[in-house]
Amino acid sequence: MKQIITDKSSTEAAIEKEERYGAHNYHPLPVVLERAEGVYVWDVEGKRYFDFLSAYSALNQGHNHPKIIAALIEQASRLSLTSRAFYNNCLGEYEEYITKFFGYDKVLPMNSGAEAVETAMKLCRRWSYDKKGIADNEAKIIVCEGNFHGRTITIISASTDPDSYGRFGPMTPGFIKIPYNDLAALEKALQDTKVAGFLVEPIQGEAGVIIPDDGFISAAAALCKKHNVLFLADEIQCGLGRTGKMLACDHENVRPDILILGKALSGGLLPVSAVLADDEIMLCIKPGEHGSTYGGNPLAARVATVSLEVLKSEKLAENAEKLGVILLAELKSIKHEMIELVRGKGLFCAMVIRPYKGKDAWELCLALKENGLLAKPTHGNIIRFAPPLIMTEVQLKECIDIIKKTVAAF
Ligand code: IF1
Repeated sequence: MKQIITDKSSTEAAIEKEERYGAHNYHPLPVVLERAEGVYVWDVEGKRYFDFLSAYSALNQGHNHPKIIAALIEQASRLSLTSRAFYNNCLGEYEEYITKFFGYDKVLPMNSGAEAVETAMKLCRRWSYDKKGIADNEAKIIVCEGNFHGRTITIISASTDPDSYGRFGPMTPGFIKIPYNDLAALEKALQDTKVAGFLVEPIQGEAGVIIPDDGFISAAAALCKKHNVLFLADEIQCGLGRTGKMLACDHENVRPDILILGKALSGGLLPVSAVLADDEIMLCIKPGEHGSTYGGNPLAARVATVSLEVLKSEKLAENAEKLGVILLAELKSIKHEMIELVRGKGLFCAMVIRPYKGKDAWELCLALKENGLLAKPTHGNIIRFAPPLIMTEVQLKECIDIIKKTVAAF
């Protein structure tokens, strides 16, 4: 592969261009990436880094996974898009594969995570009108404080983060917001007979890798069952091996009524998301009532199939489990004023940073970058550590050394 070695000026030029021509809806770390392989990325100056974010868990299989790339290239040069006006020879194969993989009757394919969450909400509402007997337009969905489910107007209507919803109103009605990890609040909210579903991240990602108490997910699912309310799990970020099981819900042997997947479903190659449910729920939506131009396209179908195959054949959940224990223990062993708290499950960890000598999580991430490891702060004071799940123990040890050395220098 052609390697472009340039200097600081090309970093600055790329950043300036984005500033000048792109909307200002992000504040990236000042590093300009140019290529990647496995757990590594390189910037335009030729410097190599460990990717410790994995595009927010979209790259669980690592960058440029050869099997997924091969499927992409093969399918792209044969048939990429048909729209759902016609059948294609890849979608049915994928639908059979993913439904058997997760044990559901049916799948509804979409593209972005937000679209999958919207799809799940529509399915939930429709089911509640058709099967539960809630009066039309009256359904409510319970959501949790601190949630992150995407950026559409309806999804931000469920958000409790003013950065997400502020000054984008009017909001979509029909949500009940309760504290995360609070069974009593859930039980109380479930008294409302117009509740159709409970939408929850089994581990809250954007909130800073917030892990609920053991037993919360299974007890919440049981409460939903008792009240004839659907349990909707947003596994877009915490699913697909990240926490040491294929799904975060697997830690408590919970099978959501509606399972929402995205991100690593395509191994970082293109936006592919999916909603899984049984016929009783899925068949409530009829032809013409929902869909997407690119949803279920042959390219996505092939890439998603192989992305799931790789997770299974390379035992990536098992690796996340094994390396996660090491990462968490090592992070917890670091004693420094700056580190307020460390938490995690599998290779989904976070460090809560206390400002120190005027330096905060942003400065720590800049220093980690200088030392060859890329991570990004969230909420100003939390750093998420989520490397690709293909990482080896030797590589992880190297990363831990970088983190220790960087923290010690503060
Ligand atoms: C960005 C956050 C992470 C998600 C869960 C749905 C979606 C997401 C649990 C929507 C998306 C992404 C969006 C991405 C950054 C990232 C993120 F910081 F914004 F919150 F990972 F923590 N459910 N999360 O985490 O999926 O529509 O984006 O495909 O830049 O906004 P999407």
